[in-house]
Amino acid sequence: MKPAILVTRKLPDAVEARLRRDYDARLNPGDILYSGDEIIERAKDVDAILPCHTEKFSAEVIARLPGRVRAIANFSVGYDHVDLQAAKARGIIVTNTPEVLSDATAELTLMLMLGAARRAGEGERLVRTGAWKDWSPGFMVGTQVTGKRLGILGFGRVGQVVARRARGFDMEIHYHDLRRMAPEREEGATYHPTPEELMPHCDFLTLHCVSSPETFRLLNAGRIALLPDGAIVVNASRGAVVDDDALIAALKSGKLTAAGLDVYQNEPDIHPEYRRLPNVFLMPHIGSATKETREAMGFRALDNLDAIFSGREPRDRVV
Ligand code: 8YV
Repeated sequence: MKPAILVTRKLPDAVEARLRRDYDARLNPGDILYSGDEIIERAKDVDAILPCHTEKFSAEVIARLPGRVRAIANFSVGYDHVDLQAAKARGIIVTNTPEVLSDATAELTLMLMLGAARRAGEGERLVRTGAWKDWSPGFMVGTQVTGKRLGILGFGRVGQVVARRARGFDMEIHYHDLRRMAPEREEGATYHPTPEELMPHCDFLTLHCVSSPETFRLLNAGRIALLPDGAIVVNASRGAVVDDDALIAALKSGKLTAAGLDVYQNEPDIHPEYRRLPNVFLMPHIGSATKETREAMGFRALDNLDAIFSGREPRDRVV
């Protein structure tokens, strides 16, 4: 008998075709957002769940999952939506989908940098609403990206691809991570042992760290104060790594010129002040949203399930 898999969201056709071929797939063709209770109800006769970051597996939800559920094979690299300790305590395997989304997320990061620096949101709104009436040398003047210093907080897979792409703009790369990378990964980037030491070197700062209790509000008022005046901050990792009130205050005071954000605390009910600030370039959590990457994420999640149900160690086991 094929293992039964609860798939919580509508996935690309090619991924669902493979799911149907190899598993007893419980799909969600209407792409309805399930609550914790609905997941528990739908999981009662399945062997594994293939969720997205939109489904929250709190300790309470995991405790109530039926005993038959052996794995949570995420369609995401991030796993902050899953209480790992609770999963471990119940012997539930948790996997993610690293690597396959690094290029797409790095592209979006560069877009946030360019969009924030060159005022893409303001410009688009002017043209679209018909408010564009004039031109002058001082009109819509932004910040040049080329040749600036880029600070990368979290120099993992995505951070390293961002560095490579940013070198195309002749940017000087600085980074902080828990440990220094080998020279072939650094590719000339300058390591800073603490976030505090990184901050003064960032004309642009981009965040690519894992969201965890240790990184909660990592970018706070104290660290923003250490950035050069007029710096630009972008975030395509998780909203929880930024203190919204501190970022908003710095965008209002002029300490920061602009920000580009793809992720937020409490998405999609973001801090309302972001919508009112003209100097924030806002995207709706689409870092990995390309056709190629969505399929690759689905196949990677399926590779992990295939390993689990054939008694092999899944490549991307988190717990
Ligand atoms: C996904 C992401 O779109 O993979 C992640 O961690 O944040 C995004 O790339 C989303 O999580 C899919 O579940």
